[in-house]
Amino acid sequence: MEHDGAIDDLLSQLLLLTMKDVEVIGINITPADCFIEPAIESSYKILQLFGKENIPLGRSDKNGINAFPNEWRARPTVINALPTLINMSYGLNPYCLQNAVELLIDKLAMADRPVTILITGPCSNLVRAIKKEPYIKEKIEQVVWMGGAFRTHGNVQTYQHNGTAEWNVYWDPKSSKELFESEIPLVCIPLDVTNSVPINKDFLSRLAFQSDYFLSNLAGQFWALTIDTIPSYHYLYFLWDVLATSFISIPDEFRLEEVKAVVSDRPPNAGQTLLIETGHNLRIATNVNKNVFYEYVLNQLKTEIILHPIMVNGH
Ligand code: AGV
Ligand code: CA
Repeated sequence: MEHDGAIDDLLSQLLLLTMKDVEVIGINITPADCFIEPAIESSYKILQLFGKENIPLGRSDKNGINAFPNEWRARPTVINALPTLINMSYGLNPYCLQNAVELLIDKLAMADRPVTILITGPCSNLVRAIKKEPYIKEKIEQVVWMGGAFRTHGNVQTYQHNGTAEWNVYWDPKSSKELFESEIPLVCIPLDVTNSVPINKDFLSRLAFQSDYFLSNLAGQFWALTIDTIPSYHYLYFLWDVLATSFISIPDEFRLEEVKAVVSDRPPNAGQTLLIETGHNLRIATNVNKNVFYEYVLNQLKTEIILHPIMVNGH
């Protein structure tokens, strides 16, 4: 998994760890929609909750071409202050993690089966890894990327931009362009489909009714923090990454379309994903069975985990 530490990404990591038939072999964190140290802390604590701290975390120190707003990047810091996580013992030195590109190369080189790469942030590490060691491409079964806006508006609103791009593509448009050009088996879960799965009160309320389950309670706390998303007058936080993550487990609930597309890497539409005849082959999700998806997430969050007192008390 490649993520970028936003609340949504952390929930996606949590969801991925509940999937019984998925073996997670590594998690890379990129400081795109987060500051890296708090994101590493939350990621590691989530691994600990599942007793899976043996899964290696990789650290990226890349600066994207188009930085995320600092107000967004600071949000995940609140996660580590939640009563459930604040006292958990945490002995990991965030400066001693393996470099993300190296971890990706190592894990793919060692893999004895085809690997799926789930990306819920920018794709820079993957593109860098393939450039460095092109042979690892053969180890990749498919890449599932929360990214793009094909037949809908983007979500980037900033200077020098006309609003057509989605943020994960926009952060590093050059890598995004190269990912499309690589014609690696790629499925994009773009805004076209994530727009249909907002966080809403009904979903949060159903989650709260099952908060006797530890993970449901924790996830409810995470999502509550997205209610005043910034700018709050714009309020709408979506299950962007969570939807892409669920694709790993319930792909048949999605409608996919084969398309040809390119990525623009210059203003005023840097990061725009454009459908054109002369573009590169990839698949995009255009629809999802919403009810099944929400049910699926609620159900996975009933997964029981074994809590060791030492973790929660921090002694
Ligand atoms: O563009 C969606 C991506 C997803 O990977 N991120 C959030 C998800 O993790 C960027 C983003 C768009 N709008 C945001 C975002 C917002 N209001 N707050 C934080 N991040
Ligand atoms: Ca993300």
